[in-house]
Amino acid sequence: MRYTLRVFRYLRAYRGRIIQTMAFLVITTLLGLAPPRLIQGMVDTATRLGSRSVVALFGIGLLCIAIVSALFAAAQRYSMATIVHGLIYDIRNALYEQILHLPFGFHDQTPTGYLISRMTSDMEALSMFFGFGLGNIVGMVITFLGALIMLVAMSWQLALVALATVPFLAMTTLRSSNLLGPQFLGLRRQFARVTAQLQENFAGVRVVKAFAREQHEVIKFDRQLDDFMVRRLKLARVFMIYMPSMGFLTNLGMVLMLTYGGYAVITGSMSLGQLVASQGYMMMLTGPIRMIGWMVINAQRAEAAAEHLAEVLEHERLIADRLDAIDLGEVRGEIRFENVSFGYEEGAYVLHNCSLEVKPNETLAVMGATGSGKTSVINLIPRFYDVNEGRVLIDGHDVRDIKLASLRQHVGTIFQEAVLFSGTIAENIAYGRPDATQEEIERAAKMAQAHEFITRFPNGYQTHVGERGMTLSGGQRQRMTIARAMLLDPRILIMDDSTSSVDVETEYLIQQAMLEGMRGRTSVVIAHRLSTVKNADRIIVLDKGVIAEEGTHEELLALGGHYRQIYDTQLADQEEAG
Ligand code: DUT
Ligand code: MG
Repeated sequence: MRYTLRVFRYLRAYRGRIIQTMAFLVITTLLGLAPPRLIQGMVDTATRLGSRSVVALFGIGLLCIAIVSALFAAAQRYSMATIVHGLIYDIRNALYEQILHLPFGFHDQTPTGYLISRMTSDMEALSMFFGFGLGNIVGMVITFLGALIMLVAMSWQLALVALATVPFLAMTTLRSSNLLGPQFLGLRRQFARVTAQLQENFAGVRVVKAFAREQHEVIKFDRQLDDFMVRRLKLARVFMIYMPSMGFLTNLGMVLMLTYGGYAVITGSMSLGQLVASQGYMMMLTGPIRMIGWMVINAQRAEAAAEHLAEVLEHERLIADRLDAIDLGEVRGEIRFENVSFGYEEGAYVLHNCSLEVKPNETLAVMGATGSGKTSVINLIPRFYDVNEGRVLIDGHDVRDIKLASLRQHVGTIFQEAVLFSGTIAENIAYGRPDATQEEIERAAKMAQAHEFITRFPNGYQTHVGERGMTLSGGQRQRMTIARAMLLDPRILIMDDSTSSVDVETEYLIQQAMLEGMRGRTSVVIAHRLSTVKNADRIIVLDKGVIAEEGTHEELLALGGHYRQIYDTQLADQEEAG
């Protein structure tokens, strides 16, 4: 229960409520012990005294208890629900916050489906455990002990007979929970796999359709689902044996006790009322025992869920503010790499000993073959990843000494892949500055050459774009992301220009948008377009993670190395076109 115990710290906030709930629970449970005793009195009065008024009194007593205990039970339930839902609410929030704060590196390696499972089914398991299991334990212990005391008080021999089947019952329930527990876990894991596959396929549904792989995916899914079903049925078989055995043992115990009690009544050592009452207590005795198995399974599920949660919640936020991190304030916009080496994985560097300097308002173009480390270089500037060796400095400050929020406010990023959220166009552009006015949004859109196409939509800036902006074209989406960065008006702009081919006019518009965007700020641009490259003050060419060449367009052309080759093969055609 190591991990589940850690969840208890979230319960601290509910101390008062818990005490209240427990009080209600104890009262309800104790009240539940009274009725058999009253029924006993009623039966004995009826059979021995024959007094109608006393029987009626007992009836009224029973009714009062029923009413009061119903009220307390209702209060207890509601009170319990507020704790459990509050607890789950708190954990879910903490989890979400943590997930969003975890660094790029974590998200690179964690499938989305996994995180969704953490947010949903693990929460469900915890809610079950804390909602039913934990509260019930207290009630069950009280009920069991109370019923036992009542039985012993009536007749210890009778209590012994009543207890005769309890060990077998306990054994059966524990045994079945040992069998069921792992099966439940397997079932949940399989369900997580099913969810993960769904998530991946829905996200990639366009690829599935484009390659006509629907049937293949259906079969793949069917296999997973089939596995799920097989596990389900296996569980059902265990239940098939286990539930009736429990029922049988319970009934057996009852028969033994009633038979013994029947004889006792005949010999006069016990009253009829006592026999009736003992039957009531007997049921209270077996109820909790039968629940143990279920509780164990619940606890196992909760433990597995809590372990998963701990994996995420206790994952170190490797990239986080230092205690003495600074706010940047006014930024000149100077970037320096000092002997930077970096790798995504331990011991496998993708950048080797890179040094470079970009002066305020300069534009640096980054070039190089695919996989040469271009994206990696620019990812280090807003500290999406930390360097392994060397330093990245902005205005002379190591980026690790700057508050992340401040850093990312001054470094605008345009990603290789244009990601939009479901919402309006205006909301998407204003993503980094939700307080922006319509005018500011439009100004940013104009800079990004997006204003025109946006106003051509019937709803203009209020046009809804679907999840990931699927209702826009690639070129439109790209200009949206440029507008988003423009609105931030960052001192430093980093841009991972995608190679996605667009028509000549859009191409021209994007070029304009980029040139516009780079004006008056420090820019580092991964360039594929001749216009961007020529416009840059300086160009670096990466080769397998090493800065192989550095200089202006003319200088590098004259050098006749990597750049010359890229120019000849990719850029020269654009001379006439562009
Ligand atoms: N790499 C990883 N993990 C990642 C991203 C990249 O190991 O999360 C590796 C792949 C590659 C190297 O780092 O060998 C450099 O990748 P980068 O994305 O920096 O290359 P690029 O120059 O931006 O390539 P492209 O032009 O295809 O975008
Ligand atoms: Mg890249």
